[in-house]
Amino acid sequence: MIDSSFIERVRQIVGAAGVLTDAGDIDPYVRDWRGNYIGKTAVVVRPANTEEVAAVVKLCAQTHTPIVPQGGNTGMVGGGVPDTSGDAIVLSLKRMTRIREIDLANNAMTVDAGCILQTIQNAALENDRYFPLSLAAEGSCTIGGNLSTNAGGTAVLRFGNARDLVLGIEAVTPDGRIWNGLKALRKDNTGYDLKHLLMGAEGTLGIITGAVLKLYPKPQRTCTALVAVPSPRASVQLLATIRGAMGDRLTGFELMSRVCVDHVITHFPSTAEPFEQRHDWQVLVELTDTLKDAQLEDALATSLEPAFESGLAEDAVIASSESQASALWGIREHIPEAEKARGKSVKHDISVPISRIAEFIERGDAALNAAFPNAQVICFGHIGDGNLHYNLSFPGATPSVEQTHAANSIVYALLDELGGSISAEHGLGQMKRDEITRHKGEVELDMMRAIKRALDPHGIMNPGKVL
Ligand code: FAD
Ligand code: 2HG
Ligand code: ZN
Repeated sequence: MIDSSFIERVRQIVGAAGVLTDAGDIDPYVRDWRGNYIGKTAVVVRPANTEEVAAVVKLCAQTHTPIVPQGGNTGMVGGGVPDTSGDAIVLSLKRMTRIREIDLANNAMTVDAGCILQTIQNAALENDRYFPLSLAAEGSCTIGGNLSTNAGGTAVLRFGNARDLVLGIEAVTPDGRIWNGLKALRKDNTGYDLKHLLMGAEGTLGIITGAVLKLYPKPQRTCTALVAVPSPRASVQLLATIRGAMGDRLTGFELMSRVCVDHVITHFPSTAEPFEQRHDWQVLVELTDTLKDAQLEDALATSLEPAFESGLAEDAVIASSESQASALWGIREHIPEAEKARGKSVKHDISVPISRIAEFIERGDAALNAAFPNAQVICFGHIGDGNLHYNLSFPGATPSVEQTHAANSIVYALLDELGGSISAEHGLGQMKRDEITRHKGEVELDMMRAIKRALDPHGIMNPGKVL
């Protein structure tokens, strides 16, 4: 139980600067970015280092006090906020912001879990290296949150998910011990790979306090383009065409429907319609090369020629300056904010094999439009990874519980048929905790529960999330 003596013991561990108890101070920590989950806690604990995290977790283990780890609180599934019981503490990593080491010969950077993603990207660039994880929340999400959600973002098709960008982690176990797994090795076959258990566990198996990240050569040339396409099916064919021509230079391939672009233009007046004509679908393409003299614009233009001839592409803008490139990215990256400005929507973060993504959109759109003639499908995202944000908005209204269930049933049944996933990159959190039991088999769920019981027998780590 969190009472004044518990809070006093926490204060002795982390000092006054590490404890928040005023309602106003606590408020931002108990509500999620979308305003879908608003919980309660009596105390937010903000340790300054790994030893303090371990001491707080040990105290929680002794007193069976639940812990909700939190990074930047930009998560999409309510994983980082407490429930309404008020029984849990929120443990925020945001004071742990040290870049501990940069080892250029090993192309690795060791960081505290509370480092903001953008700080890490910038530190890599300052050292003539590149850290490729990239998402619109990069100015406020933390690397600990990124690893705990195995975040995706806009460069996955070239560099992989967050999990693929890690050599080692440091974590505090649910009994309050420190596991130093900060090995900076590219090869290490010495039994179970425990870092991969903690990554993507959404704080249910322990607290990530540090990580060794992989660094890559800094791109010397970048080419950003927006290509208008007649349909999602054409965009998948275009993906194959550009990949065939450009190989690993293709680092981003993001689809946006007409509705998404319209919403961004409405809510962000500095954004302009990118083409002379209105097109139903657009793809943002990014190419990078580590060679200084790479002629990416010419190569992309050449690879688009057959696409124009065959009707796969309708129009294209190739950015001729950094500001034009960031304006094109702005359209894509402002979609979540624009959607939020229009009120609540039913959110889906789906994946299917790339070969089936066009079928998913065609059948999903038909079924949702038939069931909800007044709703709008907000379809955008990482089509190059087979991952879409396939949200449903009810203009001027909040979707009811019944509408949400009915929309979920349509989308999830289709995903099951196409061999897809109900969460490609955002995780399960609170939002999809029950739903996942209908999509994973008993054997898989049993293994997950056994791991949870073994590592966290008292169930204090982020209860009510994932499982
Ligand atoms: P939080 O939201 O604080 O926490 C997320 C989960 O991780 C929670 O379950 C929490 O308990 C746990 N956790 C946090 N830190 C730790 C830790 N140190 N140890 C253990 N558990 C921890 N996500 C994508 O994957 N791709 C995108 O393209 C993308 N774009 C986004 C765009 C916008 C505008 C926004 C608002 C969000 C976007 N997200 C995206 C979602 C979100 O940014 C990611 O899930 C991100 O990885 C969360 O990081 P965070 O630090 O905010 O974590
Ligand atoms: C993105 O890719 C994020 O922009 C957010 O993952 C998705 O808001 C969403 O549905
Ligand atoms: Zn996304």
